Amino acid sequence: MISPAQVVFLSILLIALLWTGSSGVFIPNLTDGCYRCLCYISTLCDVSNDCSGGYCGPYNISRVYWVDAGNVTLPDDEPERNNAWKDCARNYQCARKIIEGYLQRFGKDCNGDGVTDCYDYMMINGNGGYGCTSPLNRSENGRRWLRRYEECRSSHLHPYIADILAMNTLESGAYVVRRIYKNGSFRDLLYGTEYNKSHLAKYGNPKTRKPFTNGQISHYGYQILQALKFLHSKGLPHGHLHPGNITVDNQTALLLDIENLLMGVPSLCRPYVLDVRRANTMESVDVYCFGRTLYEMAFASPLQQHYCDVYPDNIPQDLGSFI
Ligand SMILES: *[C@@H]1O[C@H](CO)[C@@H](O)[C@H](O)[C@H]1NC(C)=O
Ligand SMILES: *[C@@H]1O[C@H](CO)[C@@H](O)[C@H](O)[C@H]1NC(C)=O
Ligand SMILES: *[C@@H]1O[C@H](CO)[C@@H](O)[C@H](O)[C@H]1NC(C)=O
Ligand SMILES: *[C@@H]1O[C@H](CO)[C@@H](O)[C@H](O)[C@H]1NC(C)=O
Ligand SMILES: *[C@@H]1O[C@H](CO)[C@@H](O)[C@H](O)[C@H]1NC(C)=O
Ligand SMILES: *[C@@H]1O[C@H](CO)[C@@H](O)[C@H](O)[C@H]1NC(C)=O
Ligand SMILES: *[C@@H]1O[C@H](CO)[C@@H](O)[C@H](O)[C@H]1NC(C)=O
Ligand SMILES: CC(=O)N[C@H]1CO[C@H](CO)[C@@H](O)[C@@H]1O
Repeated sequence: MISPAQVVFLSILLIALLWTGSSGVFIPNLTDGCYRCLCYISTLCDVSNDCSGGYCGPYNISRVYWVDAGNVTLPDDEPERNNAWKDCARNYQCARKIIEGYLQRFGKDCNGDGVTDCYDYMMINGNGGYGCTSPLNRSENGRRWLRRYEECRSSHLHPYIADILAMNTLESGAYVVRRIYKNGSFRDLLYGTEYNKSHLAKYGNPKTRKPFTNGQISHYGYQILQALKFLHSKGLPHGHLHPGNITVDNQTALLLDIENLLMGVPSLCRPYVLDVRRANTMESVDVYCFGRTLYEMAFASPLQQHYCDVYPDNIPQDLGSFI
């Protein structure tokens, strides 16, 4: 059902962690994006990768690599302890410190192009620090690394989709970390509340209603459609589109919670969708939810039924016919 291209996209989008903790040393061009790509190249950044054949964790680190990197351990652990290296390598943040230690020691311009950048760091990880200059395209494994490097470099999150800072799966479920958007969701704007209040306080009995202007509706509506088009082009419907899942940053609409579908959170507009016979594909569900979202943007009140054929009198004609 999900194609390899989608897996690549999702891995980068969701699994590749982007840990933005500060680190002690400065290594030129070893950016967060580079850490992410090195992780993607090693194991598609599989954070649940255990140990096999002497290689551990999302960066597929060996004991020799760990020793060369300076025996990094988890806080309060001892490098002499037998499995200290494995436990560090399996922990994403700790593994990043191992990579940092190794590249601090061996980082150099391996391909001789005059700059030291992520490509060189990939060569170092692929060839080992002592002889990093050998072209990677000589072996099947190296060619796979080059392919993944290109895949990772050419992947960007969409300008209208909120970036995911980190994602992790636990036994009991999964969590995703995003930065806080202080202006809250569309819904917060529509009802004039603050993002940090409880759901009931915010929407239980809204006192203020601030419908969007026509200009805002067409501006944000266009951006939402662009984001949906992008997701659909990857074969990934959103499935949860509603004003609570859209935020605004610097005049730009950003879709949130695109991972809900993958985790099986039921769609909020599903009860209505069941009544709409034409919404029989995931894409048409998004179209239908988009219509409901437009309605709520225009009237600062959710549509209570599954359809609407009577609009308030003061609605501009072109908006009414569009909804
Ligand atoms: C880790 O590296 C080893 C040796 O290169 C390789 O055999 C193994 O497939 C890699 N593991 C993953 C999950 O890619
Ligand atoms: C790392 O551990 C190895 C053996 O486990 C030891 O020989 C080496 O001196 C240690 N290196 C550092 C920097 O502590
Ligand atoms: C880092 O990358 C940039 C852009 O490729 C390059 O101009 C710069 O020289 C690199 N830094 C080093 C130390 O090579
Ligand atoms: C490997 O890449 C180099 C340039 O980076 C190129 O000259 C060479 O022909 C390539 N070898 C193979 C087997 O593709
Ligand atoms: C919510 O955020 C506003 C402004 O960002 C702040 O003034 C207020 O104290 C916050 N309230 C709580 C309960 O955190
Ligand atoms: C806000 O968006 C404008 C244009 O889209 C851009 O030029 C500007 O740098 C952005 N400001 C911030 C703080 O991101
Ligand atoms: C939040 O909304 C206010 C008022 O609409 C605006 O001035 C500010 O730029 C917005 N902040 C962000 C981060 O978009
Ligand atoms: C940020 C936010 O409000 N996300 C919501 C998106 O929609 C799902 C249900 O469809 C909610 O569970 C999320 O809380």
